[in-house]
Amino acid sequence: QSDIRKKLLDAFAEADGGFLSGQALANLIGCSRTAVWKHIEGLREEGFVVQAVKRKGYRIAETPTALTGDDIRLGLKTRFIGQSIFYRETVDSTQKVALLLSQDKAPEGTLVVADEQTAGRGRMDRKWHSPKGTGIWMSLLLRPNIPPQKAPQLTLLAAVAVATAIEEAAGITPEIKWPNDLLVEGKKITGILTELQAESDRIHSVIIGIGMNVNQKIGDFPEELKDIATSVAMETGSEASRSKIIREFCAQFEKLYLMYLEKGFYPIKLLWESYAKGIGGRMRARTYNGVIEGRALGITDDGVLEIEGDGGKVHLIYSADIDF
Ligand code: BT5
Repeated sequence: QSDIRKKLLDAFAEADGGFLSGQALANLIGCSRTAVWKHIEGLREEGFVVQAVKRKGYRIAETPTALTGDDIRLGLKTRFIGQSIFYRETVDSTQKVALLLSQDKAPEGTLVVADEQTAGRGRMDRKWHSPKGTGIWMSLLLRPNIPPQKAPQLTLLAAVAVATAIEEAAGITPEIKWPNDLLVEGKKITGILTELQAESDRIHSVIIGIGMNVNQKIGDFPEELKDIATSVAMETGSEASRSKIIREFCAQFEKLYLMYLEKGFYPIKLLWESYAKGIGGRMRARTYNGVIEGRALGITDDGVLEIEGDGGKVHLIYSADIDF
């Protein structure tokens, strides 16, 4: 996205559906009226309906139905999360694209968004079903100055940001299943995958992948997911705007991330607990080293799950799949 395009979208967002004259836009952005006009044509090609009225100027009457980078940008009020958006209709995996961009010195907060993934993945090379036109498949690039062993806290932070974004944008409250799932009525609505590029004492980058089911209907899921997956639209009964949810996520994530960098994990932990499912109840954790069953005590200040086994021994769980 060019700088002019960004400023143009900010001006239209600020005007909130009102008219802006070509000259006012040119002055505001610091470019020629011809440049303004060229970018307005660009927006039209993307599916924006830009109304032009003599002596009044331009206004955005409708945003595109398809997801586009500019549509996400319209009204995004963050300092750096999502300020650099890399949108593609189809990619293999947004994680892969984000990794390449990170090696290419993309700035912190760069967000890769795709309308479809042909090789979306979950943890341990599991598949992530990412059909076209229905969900949010995105990866966020971060470069936090924290020790590598603290990176899993960012998964929990992202889960809180997603839960809050869904709440704000769609009015439903998901539960977080440690460490990386968001559930509604027990069914998975979002999965999170955090990948780390680091040396032993220094993080190069963290890429947080988020897959959110938004407008799928039950028939859009393959057989094996029908009983375990859900979408925002299936829960609310109406289609939701993916770009609005993405903007909400960016705003929430930025707020939490800045708080985390300043104050540490504790305030995030409190928020996380308010969305957590099954704390205090029985839990079964399938780990690399076998199954641990017992009462879930909560998470430590570092985001590690604690389960009290039936013999009273407290187990620290760093990575697992949970059943309730
Ligand atoms: C996750 O893994 O839940 C992390 C998913 C992360 C996906 C995002 S999309 C953007 C970015 N780019 C990528 O390539 N990935 C990230 P895990 O906890 O391992 O769960 C994977 C399991 O979830 C699968 O084995 C299925 O059972 C189930 N699953 C697959 N697709 C699903 C979907 N669309 N909705 C709900 N469940 C799904």
